Amino acid sequence: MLTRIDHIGIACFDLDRTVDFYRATYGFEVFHTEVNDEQGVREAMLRINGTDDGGSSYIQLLQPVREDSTVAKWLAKNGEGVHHIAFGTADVDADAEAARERGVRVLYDEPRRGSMDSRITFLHPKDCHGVLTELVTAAGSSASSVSSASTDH
Ligand code: CMX
Ligand code: CO
Repeated sequence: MLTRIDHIGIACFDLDRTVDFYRATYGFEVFHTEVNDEQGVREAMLRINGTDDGGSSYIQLLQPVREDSTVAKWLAKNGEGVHHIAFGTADVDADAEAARERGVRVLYDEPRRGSMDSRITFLHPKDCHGVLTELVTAAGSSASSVSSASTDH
């Protein structure tokens, strides 16, 4: 079950300058930064608020670190802006499977590693009314721990 907006992913050309804009204009502070080599991005997570399911909501600022990354390709075509939205769930495997059963293309066979050791997958924007949609289970979520510890399903 999707219980919150985990983050809004925003593609930018210069991560440091974009972070400065969010700090100066809105007062949002950087909660976490990392390079995700697999996704080809350097990212900053700005925490906006906690939620009643124990998770949080963030702005995810993304700068490509490789010319062939999906975000680099998107920026070249569209310029800076909102790249995707991400819904939080305690069980990304179950929600990805439910979407798949409804005929929505899920981009990964198995969820991959996302920001802060979360588990993530994506739904194809062409099956989601033009919105690239990410599903996220935060590290430490109980369903995530159960599913990664279990070997019999
Ligand atoms: N939002 C909405 N539509 C998008 C889109 C986006 N972010 N990215 C691509 N599209 C649309 C394009 O406009 C294009 O539409 P048209 O055919 O009508 O022109 C179509 O989808 C195909 O686009 P493309 O430029 O040829 O791009 P690809 O098919 O190579 O890749 C996608 C698209 C979704 C498969 C790819 O971006 C992907 O795998 N995304 C998931 C991974 C990702 O985005 N990682 C970065 C974020 C990491 C994180 O959040 O942690
Ligand atoms: Co994201």
